[in-house]
Amino acid sequence: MKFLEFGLVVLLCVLVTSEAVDKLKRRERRRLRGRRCNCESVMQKVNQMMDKKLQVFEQRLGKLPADNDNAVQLSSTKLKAMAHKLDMLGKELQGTKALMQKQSVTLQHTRQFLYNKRDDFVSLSEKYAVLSNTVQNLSAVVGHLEQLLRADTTEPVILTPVEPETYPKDCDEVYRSGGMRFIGDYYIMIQPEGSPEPFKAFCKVFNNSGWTVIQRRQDGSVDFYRKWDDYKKGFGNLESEFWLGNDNIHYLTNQGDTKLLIQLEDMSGKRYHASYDEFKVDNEKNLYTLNVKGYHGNAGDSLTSQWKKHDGKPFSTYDRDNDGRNYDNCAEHYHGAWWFNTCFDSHLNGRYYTKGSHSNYFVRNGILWNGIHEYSSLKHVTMMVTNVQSRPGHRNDV
Ligand SMILES: [Ca+2]
Repeated sequence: MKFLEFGLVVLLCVLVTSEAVDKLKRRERRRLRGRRCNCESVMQKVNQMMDKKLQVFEQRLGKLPADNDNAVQLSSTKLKAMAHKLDMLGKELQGTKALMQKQSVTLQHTRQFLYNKRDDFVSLSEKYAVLSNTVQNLSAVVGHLEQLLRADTTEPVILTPVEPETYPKDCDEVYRSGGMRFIGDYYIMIQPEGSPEPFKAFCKVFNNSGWTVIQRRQDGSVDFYRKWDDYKKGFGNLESEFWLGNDNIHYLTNQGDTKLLIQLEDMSGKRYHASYDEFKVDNEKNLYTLNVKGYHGNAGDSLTSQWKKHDGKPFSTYDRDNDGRNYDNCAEHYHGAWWFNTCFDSHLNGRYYTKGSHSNYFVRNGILWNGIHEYSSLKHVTMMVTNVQSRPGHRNDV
């Protein structure tokens, strides 16, 4: 029973509680419905306000000035003009860009060209420096000459030649240094090794060599019948006939291996030559003894042939008889001076005969080279020496 009562009580409590919850839910729904009605009113107010704003905006639009269309059209025209200008500027910019690209290519080519020409420029600069120095020196010389010309001409002007510190040792040295570039004749101061003083020499260029002339006969203008001392020092004129001097010939032929070339021409104009690979003349103490060998040529060997050869013979003049003929003086007998044996196979310092014939057939005192003629004097003779050097273009047979 008690259990039944307890259950009724619990059921009653559940019912009461459920009624209370339902009342609360209904109250809350009423409250929420009241709020929903308030939001709708607000929305209505907002819509009304928006409508008013739209009306005001439309009114303002309607009040805009009547010429706005023209202004817009004008602005549009200006904009089109500006757009056209911009388009033109764009095209000009493109053209300028293309031109700059072309200029860039040209500059690159120019740069490469200058780079390639850099070495030439350096070489030209060096040459310019040398020429500039030469011009300065010439200007100084010209200035000095101008001063001399402005000076009082009533007084003689004495120009002192500039003496070089050293002289070439022979004509071939001048040739090899570039001082004689053309085939022909030159007159140059030389000083061979051992020579106490420089002296003027007659030089010739041919066969890729410079030759120092030691003797020349061509017209009989100089007397070759002279004493020992004249032959020692030399005589005559370099421009015509001369003997360079036994001392000078000794110095020239003792500073190195020396070659001798003799050019000869007979009275008929026929020319010959005789060359010797070795040629050396001793000093005065050894009587200027001749040392010669190695013949080439078409004149015949009249210095070293077995017939009265002259190699190894001392020099003789009419006042110094060093010849091999005991009973006679060859220099006096044949009117000259030479490296006589008993007496000669050649004698190029004899008397000059303008017609080539001797006055006495048996005297034979003319200019003779037996390899050509034994009884007819020669018209033209040149004796010359050069250093023996192997070089391109130099022939040993002349
Ligand atoms: Ca004698």
